[in-house]
Amino acid sequence: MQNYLNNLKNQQLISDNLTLILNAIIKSGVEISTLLENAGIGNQNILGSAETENVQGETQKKLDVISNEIMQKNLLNLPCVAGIASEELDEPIINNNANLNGDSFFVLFDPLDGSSNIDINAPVGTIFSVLKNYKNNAKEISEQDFLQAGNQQVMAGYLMYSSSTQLVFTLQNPNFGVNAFTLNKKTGEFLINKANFQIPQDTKEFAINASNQRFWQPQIQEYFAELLQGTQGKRQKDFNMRWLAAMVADVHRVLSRGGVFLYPQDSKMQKKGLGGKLRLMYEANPMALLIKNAGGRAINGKENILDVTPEKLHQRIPVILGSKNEIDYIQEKFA
Ligand code: AFP
Repeated sequence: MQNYLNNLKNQQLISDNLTLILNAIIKSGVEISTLLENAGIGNQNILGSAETENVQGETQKKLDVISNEIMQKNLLNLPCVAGIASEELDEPIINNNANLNGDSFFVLFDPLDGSSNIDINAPVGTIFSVLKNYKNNAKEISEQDFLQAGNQQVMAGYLMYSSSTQLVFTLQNPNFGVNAFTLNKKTGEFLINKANFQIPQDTKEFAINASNQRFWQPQIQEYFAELLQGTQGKRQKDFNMRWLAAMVADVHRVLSRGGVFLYPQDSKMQKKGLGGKLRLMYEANPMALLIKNAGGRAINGKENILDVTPEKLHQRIPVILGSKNEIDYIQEKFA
């Protein structure tokens, strides 16, 4: 991994400071992965709920809180990190020890995505998004400075903790592509295992939590009915369904072999005044950049997710992403 990053630096594709940030994320990922692996052993008492809620009123798992602390500690140690924001923190944290004279950045993250999977030993992950800071006085930085559209992300990616621990990341420059690295547990090194993901443009596989069907918008109801009709319906092909309940794992499958992933708006969330289930800044934006740089698309219905101007840090949004032709087809229903 370090040779790979040095090569990127030599080609001026990644700066020293972005490399430091990526290394802090990798270090956190190794710590989180070790915690997850050993969580059920001995009397550590780190599984289950923390009996606290995050700002969005969701019960936090103990490992959500611990993973957040790990990311926070490793990132705020870096003078090039101007601030962090997390799904598990009410407010962003501005780094008072930052050096804001050179390039500095905000790191936004979901420290443990899919945390309902922890207690059943199913895949979970850490999702991250990196944005530039444009202020050189820490006292002038506020939440407003974090509210940049997804197309401003300079780096985005995730770590997935599954049968192996993998890092997948991309840079703003689409020529860099999307690459995956697997952790060698013996040496602690990440080794490249897949270069340049290319999502097939067509697909026969979809991912959606169908238990919400009766709450969906009519466009999604119509689309879903067509999928279920298979060869006997308008689509004239049979589809397969997968749902892993961790966006990281579902998106990893889409990157690896194509497909479409949907968490659409539904009337249950609308009643609570929420724009969707998934978070724009911590989940939708980083995944949308990965999908776009691998040749796919990510929309909220009508618009590209990456073009959405955020209004608040914990904003939620409908997410429909994956194989390009399938997303084009769905978007037409919202026209
Ligand atoms: P957490 O990060 O709170 O565990 O939520 C995971 C998630 O936001 C996303 O990763 C999944 O795709 C989605 O929730 C699963 O939602 P359902 O439980 O409604 O299927």
